[in-house]
Amino acid sequence: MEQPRNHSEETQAARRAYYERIGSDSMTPLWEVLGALVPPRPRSPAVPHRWSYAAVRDQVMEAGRLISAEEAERRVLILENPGLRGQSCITQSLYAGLQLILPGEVAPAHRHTQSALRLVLDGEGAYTSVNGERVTMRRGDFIITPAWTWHDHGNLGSEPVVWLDGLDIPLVRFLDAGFAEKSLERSQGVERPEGDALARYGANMLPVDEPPPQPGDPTRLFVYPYAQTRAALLALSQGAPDPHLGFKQRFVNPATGASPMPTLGTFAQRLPAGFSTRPHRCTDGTVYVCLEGGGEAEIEGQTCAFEERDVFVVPSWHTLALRARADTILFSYSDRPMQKALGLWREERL
Ligand code: GTQ
Repeated sequence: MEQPRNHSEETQAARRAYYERIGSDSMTPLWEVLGALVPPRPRSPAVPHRWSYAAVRDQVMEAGRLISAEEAERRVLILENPGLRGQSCITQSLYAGLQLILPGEVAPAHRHTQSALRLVLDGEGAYTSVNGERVTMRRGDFIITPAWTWHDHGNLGSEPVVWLDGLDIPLVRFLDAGFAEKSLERSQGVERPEGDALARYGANMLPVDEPPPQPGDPTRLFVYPYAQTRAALLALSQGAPDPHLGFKQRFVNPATGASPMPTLGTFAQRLPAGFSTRPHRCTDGTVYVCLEGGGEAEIEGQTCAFEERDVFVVPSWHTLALRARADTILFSYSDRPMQKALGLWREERL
């Protein structure tokens, strides 16, 4: 029933005055914000977006002429979601950036409570050192630096190397749980030969006396070589693809089957040339990187073409359909393990 106009205006004025009064006691009425606080479905302020690597590569290289890796500590161009400018995030919980390291440079050793992943995109000859073990970074390799592990990066080769950094920075900021420290040594001393962790933890075996991992422990394996990932995806492709996902695998801590790091879920998927997925949506906003091939992502009806080395983001509860023009391999990451641990994760296959 419609209320008399003057009554309604009177009421509105009385309410506004009341809101002012309670505001000075640091209170605010729920009923004015309830719909936004408890939405019927996720309404992310993040928007779909693609960064064309070919289009931004020159700008990444320009950073190399303006500041050294040493001075910057990490020379990275943050990929900011256009819906979340100024917040250093690509989704509400995730960070992404393109890191450049030039021949001879070192990004000095530090550690922090944020978890990080690297996905190598361009160039050869760089390494990341994780708790005293170096790993050579090859294109497509997926490397992790779990929370509070010492890490530094270097380039012993002759070309610039660029990789994608994926971190849980916005999540840790939200929780006010960030700690960081710089090492006294610029580069960590080499404590174990390259390949040690892969042999020890990544070959379907564990050291015989390895204590059982605790829930939430990250994997002690810190490199997932692309050659292995690729070979597995190709071998799987003998069978029929999932209509919504193609051939999609998740990376695991081989000792537990859980995600390699507790906050970041990581995935690799192959879409054969000409294959189109059916539309699908899920509550984990996801960052995709095209490692091979190319095609189109249709996100809530908006078409976005992608090629090798491009990065695109699909916000929470946005419908995604993928079309592969050529044989395509995508890497992706999201906060799915966190959402699953909290009983929040949902998906819908359309
Ligand atoms: O390589 O340690 O993109 O600490 C942001 C923060 C990279 C890193 C980033 C970091 C790093």
